[in-house]
Amino acid sequence: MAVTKRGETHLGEPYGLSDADLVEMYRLVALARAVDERMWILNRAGRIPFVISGQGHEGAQVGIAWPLQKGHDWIAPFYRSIATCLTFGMSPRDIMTAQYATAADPSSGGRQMPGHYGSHEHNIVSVSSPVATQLLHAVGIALAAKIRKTGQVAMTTMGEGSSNQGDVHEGLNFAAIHKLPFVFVVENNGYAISVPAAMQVSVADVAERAAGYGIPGVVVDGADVLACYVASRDAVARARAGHGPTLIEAKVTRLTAHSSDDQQTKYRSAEELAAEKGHDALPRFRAQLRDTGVLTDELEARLAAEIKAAVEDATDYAEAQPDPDPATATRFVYADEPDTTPPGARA
Ligand SMILES: Cc1ncc(C[n+]2csc(CCOP(=O)(O)OP(=O)(O)O)c2C)c(N)n1
Ligand SMILES: [Mg+2]
Repeated sequence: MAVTKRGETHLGEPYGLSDADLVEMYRLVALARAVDERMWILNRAGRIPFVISGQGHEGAQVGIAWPLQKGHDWIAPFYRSIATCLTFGMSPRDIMTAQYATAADPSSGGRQMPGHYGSHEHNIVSVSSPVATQLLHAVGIALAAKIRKTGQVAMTTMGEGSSNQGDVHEGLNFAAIHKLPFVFVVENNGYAISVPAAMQVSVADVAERAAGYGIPGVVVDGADVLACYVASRDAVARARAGHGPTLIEAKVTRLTAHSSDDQQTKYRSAEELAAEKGHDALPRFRAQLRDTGVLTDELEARLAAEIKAAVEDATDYAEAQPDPDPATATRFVYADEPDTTPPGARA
């Protein structure tokens, strides 16, 4: 196998990625898939109430989150962002406790709907149910970063359907005018629940709309992890250098129904669903890493065992966690000890 002088394979060289980086990226894609598959089993077994899946989006999410600086930059994710959140520091336990809505769930202490990830520790803004509101949060964070000169970048991500909301126009216009350190990611999976892309967007690519804001719009194959990485690396560098936002549109697939409450065979043909399976970053990235010698039989077996153990551990952990105490229901909604002093008499 062709290797560089440093003993590295050539695959990562043009990207400045080491073999260890590539293996870690692959591990995250595979881990996100394994956690997600377990969620569906637990839902069908009656253990968790609702699943909204990231299957088919993972490669784009890992490639795009990778260039951000963990613990420094910010992400405002959406409900399919399992791989994004894992890449940015959340653990399978963190993801699974959100599914079980336990007291130990770092996303919301069991307050939010499952799939509404967030992490104070890792600079991940809590998912908000009204789609596209996360763009406003991220743009606000980018504005604060610019004013405070922190050098931070804020990224948000959502589906193509959500990208039609009015919030997106207002936020993107503002971010472009003020050249904010912001990256807007659209994970285009071709559907908004049962509505196909052609009925949501009047242009071929959502990225075309970037021209209306005077910012770069980049279309990237969401099944190509390294292409996603490059698009994001350039967008993050541009944002950090003070040149303003970029819109990245990753063409992904939705390998599952919209959610565990949906049946996509009602509105997608068998042929279409079969073709979707071919547009999947997991087998593609695996083949790329195997062909170039980055992933050996031995390494792959070790990763598979580690991932299986992590999924088992996360499930067992979440199963064993208590529900939130009903006595704490108002916590994070109202002040723990309401101030009963009349406003005029307050110090
Ligand atoms: C403001 C708002 N309108 C409608 C909904 C209901 N809803 C939840 S997900 C969804 C589809 C979003 O599609 P898309 O943005 O393409 O993301 P995908 O689910 O395909 O990843 C809709 C309409 C919502 N949560 N918020
Ligand atoms: Mg969609």
